[in-house]
Amino acid sequence: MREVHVQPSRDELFALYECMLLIRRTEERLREENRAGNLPGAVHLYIGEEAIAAGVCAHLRDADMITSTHRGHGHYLAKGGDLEAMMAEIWAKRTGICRGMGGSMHVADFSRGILGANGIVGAGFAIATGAAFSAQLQRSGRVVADFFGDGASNQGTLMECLNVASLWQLPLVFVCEHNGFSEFSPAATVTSGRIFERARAFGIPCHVVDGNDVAAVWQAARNAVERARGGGGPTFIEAHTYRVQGHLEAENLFLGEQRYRDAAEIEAWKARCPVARTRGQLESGGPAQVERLREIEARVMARVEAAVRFAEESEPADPQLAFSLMFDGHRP
Ligand SMILES: Cc1ncc(C[n+]2csc(CCOP(=O)(O)OP(=O)(O)O)c2C)c(N)n1
Repeated sequence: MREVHVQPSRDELFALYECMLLIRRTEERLREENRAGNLPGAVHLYIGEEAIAAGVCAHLRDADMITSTHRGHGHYLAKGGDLEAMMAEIWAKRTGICRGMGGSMHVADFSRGILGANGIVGAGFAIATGAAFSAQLQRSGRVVADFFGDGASNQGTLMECLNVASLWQLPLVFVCEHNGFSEFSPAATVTSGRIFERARAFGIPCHVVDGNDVAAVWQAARNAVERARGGGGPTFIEAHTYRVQGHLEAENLFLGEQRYRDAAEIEAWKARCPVARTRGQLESGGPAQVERLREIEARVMARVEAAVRFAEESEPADPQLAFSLMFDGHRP
């Protein structure tokens, strides 16, 4: 299939910006609430990586599907997940998207093709491959995007899934979010070679992109999703980015005085912030665009505040519900 090099239009760039900003402001609020001790569980933040979820999901339809990771708020929101229900889930409330049973690492909404964040590293490969196989069998025209980290790419199931995805030409886009770390291990200490070459060995077309450049991700994803939808099979995108936050919030409780990276490295990557970069591009378009950015900021902030209020004011989850959901009412 011929690759087309198209840039997002101005309106598309505004939409990408709004999506990234929603993820950023949501997570900044979660960081604050976590520090204040208001969240019942851990949160793994996606701050600095927003361009990948936004750039890929921009090409997905409602019926398309995604699989996600333990760092999954951004994927959920970019795929159109409900913000209030996600916040209530993170606060362990009855109104949560999984009725408060899953928390941050399990936000899922099958009705929107969000097959779930997942605390098991690399679990998304097989879920995504199965979903893509089902889409192919049903000739539904649905496409699946599988988000995973560089650390996850060392799981053996990736090889099995690359194999069948290529063999059966499944409508699947593998999206490796190469943020440089697997927990507290720099990628160079746990990952050999270049990750995309694993996919190339199975004959899968590969793209390596700057994951902090939303237009670059958008363009690579556009070709990949079109190829998948048109029956052309899988594509592998390796998007380079950086995890500017800790592996999880409050990681210092684990690490004590130990450090696994330099503060200067973090600052250098913060200067490449995908949200600020896109805002800068749009601001240079003149006063009308600056005004539009201001409106977006206000709209996003209002949505985030409303979602926090909704979560805070909702009833706590009912722990008994876990039994009926797990055992269909037949408690062992
Ligand atoms: C099967 C499995 N092994 C180990 C872990 C512990 N663990 C949680 S996150 C993580 C690192 C994942 O790194 P990566 O896939 O690069 O994602 P990132 O956290 O960088 O987004 C590990 C090893 C786990 N949750 N599941």
